[in-house]
Amino acid sequence: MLGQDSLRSLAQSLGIEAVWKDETRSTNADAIALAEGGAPDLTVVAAGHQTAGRGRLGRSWEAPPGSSLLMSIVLRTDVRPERLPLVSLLVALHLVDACHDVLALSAALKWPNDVVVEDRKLAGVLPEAKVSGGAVDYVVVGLGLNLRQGPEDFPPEIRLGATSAALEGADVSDAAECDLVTHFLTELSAFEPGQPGWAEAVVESARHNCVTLGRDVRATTLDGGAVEGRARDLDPSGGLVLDTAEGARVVAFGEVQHVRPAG
Ligand code: BT5
Repeated sequence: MLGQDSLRSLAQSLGIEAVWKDETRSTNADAIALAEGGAPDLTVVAAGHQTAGRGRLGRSWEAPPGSSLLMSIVLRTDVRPERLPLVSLLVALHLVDACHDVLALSAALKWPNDVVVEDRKLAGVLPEAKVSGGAVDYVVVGLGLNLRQGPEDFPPEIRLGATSAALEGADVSDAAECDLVTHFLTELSAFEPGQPGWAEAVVESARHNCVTLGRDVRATTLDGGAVEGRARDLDPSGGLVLDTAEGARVVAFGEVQHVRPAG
């Protein structure tokens, strides 16, 4: 498991600030509090256990103590508010890369924010941003990555749809976890939204790594509506383009169920 000492030396080598907590309610809540207090870009909070880990839309993130990478990062970026979904995609893609390159997992992106291995959820990303006066003040991105769980460590209602790196046969030693975090944060630290073409590059990378494309899906939108269709593409804002019986529809934010395999 990551810990106080390994996180500190990792942060020193990357030149960033980091806080370790053996136990906390939510690393996202901690990172938001740090951001409100002026914490710099790339400040990291990681924990061994969360007692109130959160998912999107009021849902919870469940992980037994010591089982998972539970980490939140403060991003101070001058990205435009309408491009925040792309930042979330970018973070999920860096996590896919780290799982692939360091843990040798065939990880992929399930739109918009899940990392899956063969349709089972390995990790989730939770972005929470503060926008004031039409500009992004900060973004906190939290990630929960299942590392050491066995099947019985998942609550029954998510067991079938969840997996861990250990269950997929990966090396989940402390050293591998440190390498994964270093890989992920190094990629993330290169993020420069001032660079022309970054948004197009994120969408292009998502197209290559997104297992949702080509699938028949049922998308639930934020207003509770449902749209069914075949996921054809991602639009320039990272929205999912669906071919439906009524024509093309873009789901800008929401979530999807894959209703049947590709092909
Ligand atoms: C997410 O939400 O997938 C984002 C999860 C982010 C968690 C991290 S942990 C560090 C940081 N601090 C926090 O407080 N949160 C972040 P969502 O798409 O809403 O998915 C949540 C749903 O995934 C739940 O309702 C369950 O169905 C399922 N789930 C919960 N725990 C899981 C787990 N360990 N593995 C797989 N699925 C899980």
